[in-house]
Amino acid sequence: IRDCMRGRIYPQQGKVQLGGLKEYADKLKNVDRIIIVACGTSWHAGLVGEYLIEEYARVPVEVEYASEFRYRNPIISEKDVVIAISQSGETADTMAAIELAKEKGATIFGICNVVGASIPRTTHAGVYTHAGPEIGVASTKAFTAQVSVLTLIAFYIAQQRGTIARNKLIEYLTELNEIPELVEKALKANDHIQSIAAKFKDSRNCLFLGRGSSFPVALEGALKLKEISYIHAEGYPAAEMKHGPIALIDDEMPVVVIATKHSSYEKVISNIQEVKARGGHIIAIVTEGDTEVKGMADYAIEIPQTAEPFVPLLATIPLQLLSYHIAVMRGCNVDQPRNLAKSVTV
Ligand code: F1P
Repeated sequence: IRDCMRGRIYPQQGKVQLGGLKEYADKLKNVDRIIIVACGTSWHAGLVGEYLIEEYARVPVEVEYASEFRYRNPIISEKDVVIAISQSGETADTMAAIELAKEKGATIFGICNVVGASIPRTTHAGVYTHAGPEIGVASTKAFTAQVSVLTLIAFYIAQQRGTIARNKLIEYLTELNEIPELVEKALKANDHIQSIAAKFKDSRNCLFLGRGSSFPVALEGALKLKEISYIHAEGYPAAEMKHGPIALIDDEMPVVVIATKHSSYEKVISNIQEVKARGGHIIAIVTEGDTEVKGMADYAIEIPQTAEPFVPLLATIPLQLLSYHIAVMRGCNVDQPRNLAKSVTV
């Protein structure tokens, strides 16, 4: 995250600078629609990007699975900006989605980790995440790095379009600058998370809930658990629970809820009560110092207080650690999960 932000944010000046997109500043200022294409974890990062870009830059965003987009007949024109996200920069579905959008005249940006990979060589412009090599197959630091870049892009476009006041931008960038230290603090919950993992290592299913930009974080938490521990897990928007998944809740169902003290806090509390009333076990991700959710949850994991746009960067950390410890306790190979490839090039 620190490497993502270095040289790109100037908190005192209230300025985001993205060299890779500089030539396209006018295009972004006037863009009518952004389409994000990606697969797997990168797609979840794209969903976080949708919340941030729509909220702060006020540009409509669509997020598409590249694996689906490439095979349908999507409506794209030269007015569109397409952002392709890929850790490896080699994912065949994402490459094919780019080719399709390019044929239709769209401007393509890439968010990639591997410098000089096929995707960044195909796009018109882009931003590297600079997360360093991912050793394991499942994306972890690449996700937080992608979310960091998308956060910067949201504020960069907001700055071009004037949809955010300068003093607000200064305030946000000052907080963003502190995120690397807050992530280090969040990592200190590791031993506590390990002890929670021991309670749930034999679960057969797990539900992850979140609202707003914490919803894609819930999706990513579920994907990590599936990928590395082979436990069936689903992520849902917390408000969607009553439309189906609530039927699954019983005393064998752990439910991980992102319940930080932000705009949807009260609503998440009522979702927790619905789960508790049906015997489900709550593992809550809470803001440091919270007592209300802590009093209701079976287990709580604290993350440092931060401004709402940066919650995904912090809330992801305990979910990744939880999956990691559960997988290790189940004897799974966390670096090379069965059936998964680092880059899916076919
Ligand atoms: C996409 C992805 C990863 C996942 C796995 C398979 O890769 O779905 O998110 O962890 O490795 O591929 P990429 O396009 O981000 O490299």
